[in-house]
Amino acid sequence: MASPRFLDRREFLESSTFTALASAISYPSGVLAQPQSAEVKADYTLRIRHAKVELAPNHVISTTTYNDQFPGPLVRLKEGRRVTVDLFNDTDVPEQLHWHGQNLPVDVDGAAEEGTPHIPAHGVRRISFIPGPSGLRFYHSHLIAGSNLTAGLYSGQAGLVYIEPRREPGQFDREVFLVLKEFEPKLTRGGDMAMDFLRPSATDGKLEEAGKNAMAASLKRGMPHGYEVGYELFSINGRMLGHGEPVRVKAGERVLFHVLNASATEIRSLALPGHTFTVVALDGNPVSTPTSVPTLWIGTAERVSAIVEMNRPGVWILGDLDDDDRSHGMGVVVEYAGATGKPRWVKPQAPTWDYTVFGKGTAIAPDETIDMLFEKVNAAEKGFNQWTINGIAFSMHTLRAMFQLQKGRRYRVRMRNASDDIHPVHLHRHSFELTRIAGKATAGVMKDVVMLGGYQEIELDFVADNPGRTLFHCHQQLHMDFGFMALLDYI
Ligand SMILES: [Cu+2]
Repeated sequence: MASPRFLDRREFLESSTFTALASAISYPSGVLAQPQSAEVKADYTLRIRHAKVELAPNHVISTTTYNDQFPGPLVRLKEGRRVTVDLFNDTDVPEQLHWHGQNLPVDVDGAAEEGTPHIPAHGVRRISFIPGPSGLRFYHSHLIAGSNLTAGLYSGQAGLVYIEPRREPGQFDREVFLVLKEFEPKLTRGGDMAMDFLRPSATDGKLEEAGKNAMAASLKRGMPHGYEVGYELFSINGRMLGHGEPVRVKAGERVLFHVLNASATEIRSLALPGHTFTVVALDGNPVSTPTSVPTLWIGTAERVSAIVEMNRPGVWILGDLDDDDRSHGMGVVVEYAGATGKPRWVKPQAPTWDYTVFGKGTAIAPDETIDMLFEKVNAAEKGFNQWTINGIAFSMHTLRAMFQLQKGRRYRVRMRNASDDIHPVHLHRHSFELTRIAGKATAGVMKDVVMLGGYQEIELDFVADNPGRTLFHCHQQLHMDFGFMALLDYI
């Protein structure tokens, strides 16, 4: 199995000429330069361009990519060491490239809602920033797709960033990077997915009543169910199960898997029969209590880093629990040295996911609590569900910040979900600590995306330590595109 390819930047980074020039010329972050004539070449070049991607010999798709490949190149950075990136856009539409999970300034973060300038159509932007925090991050398009299922995260615009930490969590023999991604999306009127894997599973009766009443009233008025999105093809590292190189391992090895769910809309699961995953980091941040689990559940844009001890020789399928999705490509073969035969799949028992098992201790009391209520207005926008935060659907026309913060304060966000959907909610430019999941107090798990279960409640804490407009949104593309966003702001 090929991991995402490295960009060759050795010639720049290891050259003393580059180091001298880089220290002599400082680019204020986000300032547009003319890379063609610049004396200093950027450390990285990412080119947004349409390309063909071979998921399998009989499944070659056309999509928008970074550098003509999916996933985009693995960008390896060093925490605290300034990097310059040229972002070329060879398409006809202005783009945004978001550096997901990093604490960056607004002008390079990559969200128009915050005020990041677009990468112009057939244009270029040179940006410069100091990477951080360390760990597994990623970059992706941050456009609103709406009903255009070729734009935003429906496209192939996603790639991994690995910011080298000063100390790796856990002992391992080698790393394997996996990017999970569906292609060929289509609109459906599909029903609810079974989503009973989250623990604790306690729901809030009032939220459930409100959500069910709203839905029943809408259906009674003759509204259809709002659109959902389904997919034809599924892949890991841009290859359907059975069509890429297998992950080749040796008995006794400890392999650190870095997994990204780069889906626009779906929650993914992953199991490797006969093996367990010791989760050492979530969203790139080391967890307080590394814990072994039989199954990984990964919401849209979440990352899991887990060590697998290779102690069951054979040829196995590392795959999604959903039989249909796995048989349409969501998996990769894991092959022990010397083992032969057909790859085997065995469904794991009672697979659940509980963020709190990775936590430890008690959270610090916040300075202030922000309440957020999430509601669905069924099929309200040309057949698409509309989403509101505290009754307001986000609008690019006003761009008013819903929450004014004060620098230095510790905020607790109390999120309540009055819908039956799971929402992988994301905060830009900050990491947050999980402090309560469905009634259970926790601490010590730092993330930038968290799955909020249907009719459930989650509390997360963050420190306002990176001033400027900050986007909070559901990472499910259908939800963020139809209202599920809000701006926080402070100076
Ligand atoms: Cu959502």
